[in-house]
Amino acid sequence: MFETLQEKLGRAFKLLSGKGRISEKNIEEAVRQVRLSLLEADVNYKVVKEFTSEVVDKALGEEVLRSFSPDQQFIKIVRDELIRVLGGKSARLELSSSPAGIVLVGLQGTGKTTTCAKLAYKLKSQGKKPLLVAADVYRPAAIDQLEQLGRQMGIAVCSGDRKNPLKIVRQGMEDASRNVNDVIVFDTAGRLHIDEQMMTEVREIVSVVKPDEILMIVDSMMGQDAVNSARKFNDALELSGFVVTKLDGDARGGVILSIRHVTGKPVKFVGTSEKVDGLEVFHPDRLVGRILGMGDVLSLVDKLQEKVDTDKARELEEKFMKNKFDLEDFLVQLRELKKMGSLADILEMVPGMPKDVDVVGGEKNIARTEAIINSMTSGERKNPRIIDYSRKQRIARGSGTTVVEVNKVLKSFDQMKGMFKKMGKKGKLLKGLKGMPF
Ligand SMILES: Nc1nc2c(ncn2[C@@H]2O[C@H](COP(=O)(O)OP(=O)(O)O)[C@@H](O)[C@H]2O)c(=O)[nH]1
Ligand SMILES: [Mg+2]
Repeated sequence: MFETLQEKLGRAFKLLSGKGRISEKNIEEAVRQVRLSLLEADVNYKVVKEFTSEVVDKALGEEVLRSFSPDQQFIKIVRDELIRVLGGKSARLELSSSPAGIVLVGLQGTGKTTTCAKLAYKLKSQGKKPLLVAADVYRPAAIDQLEQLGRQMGIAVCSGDRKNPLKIVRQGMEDASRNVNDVIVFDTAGRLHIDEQMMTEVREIVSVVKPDEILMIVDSMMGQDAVNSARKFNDALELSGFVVTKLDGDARGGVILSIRHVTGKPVKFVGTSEKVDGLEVFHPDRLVGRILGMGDVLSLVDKLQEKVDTDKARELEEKFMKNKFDLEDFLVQLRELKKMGSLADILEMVPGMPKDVDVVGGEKNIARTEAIINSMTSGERKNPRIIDYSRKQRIARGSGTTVVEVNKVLKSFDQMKGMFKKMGKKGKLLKGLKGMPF
């Protein structure tokens, strides 16, 4: 469903890889790509505008660790911002009355009746005793449809006099108290377009039921229209949330991003098939992970951000800049790397990392390198050039290694120095480190 969005965003991120730092100039094109990809995915243009300006602000601000590469920083910002637009955490049903009432509203054909059945089915599987109330008397066979679904699932359906919606609703409430149902799901009528008569009827139902939840069913295939009707329904009824249906089809999915932003109300569930079990609790973070299709990179960024000591990294960056980096600092860097936990775990998450990298050997090497540097005098660490053959022999003995291994460490150190000198810019410390042949 989000394939195009995913592909486009991927391209936007690539624009930044290899760039030294995020700057106003170099994120311009990436942001433009993000904007286009969201618009193409059917996200409302106002939402897109606010979204991208927020991303620019954050990208140019100092909120993200400078030790990440610009594309990593940018991906993280876009990810966090997407999750924020989608409402952060997943929102649950809040059912406190007994029996609790859930009224489903929305335009015709969006999936109200189907979602009533799905919700009742879900509640039943959670140990509740739901009652379905069929209050759509206009659509031919709407009541039959719900009765049939109810029979399939072994859930009672109240259809009252099959004529008067308010009477059916009251009947439903009586039935529920007699049968000790703990939750009632009300199906209501929709029209092809929003009209006063429909709104009045729904409002009346709401005032009788005093529901815990008023959920609007939104068809993801409706694109921008869905946003407008969501806004109108929310103004008229004070919705508690949305269910976005037909996400299993080829809808571009942008609706889901727009409605929360436009109404401030959460998407609580998404419909993913025609069947009664095709209803999922909506998890913003998982959706975003899927949209970006780079869950691995993101968890890597999270992991690094958690473990790296920012101040130390900055201090080192400064040393690099002034070319004062010595073996003492090299040792600090090694310890920093070790602190990140299993190097194997981290390297596995790096896309494109060859699988034959001897990661475990890498970790052992860190310990050995540490031992070698520990065996040096402080003068040697500050100025490795004084380390001649006899010093190397002494260091090898002291660290239980060989001269060959001491040479390797010195070579790694030289390479690292050279690499950072070449990069000449701040902000790529960790990236550089990961390329080291430890
Ligand atoms: N593929 C798919 N079809 C759905 C979904 N939800 C509803 N439908 C279909 O959409 C059509 C209209 O659904 P219905 O519940 O009758 O809509 P209502 O008029 O709002 O009550 C039916 O053919 C449903 O099977 C969904 O999440 N995925
Ligand atoms: Mg219906």
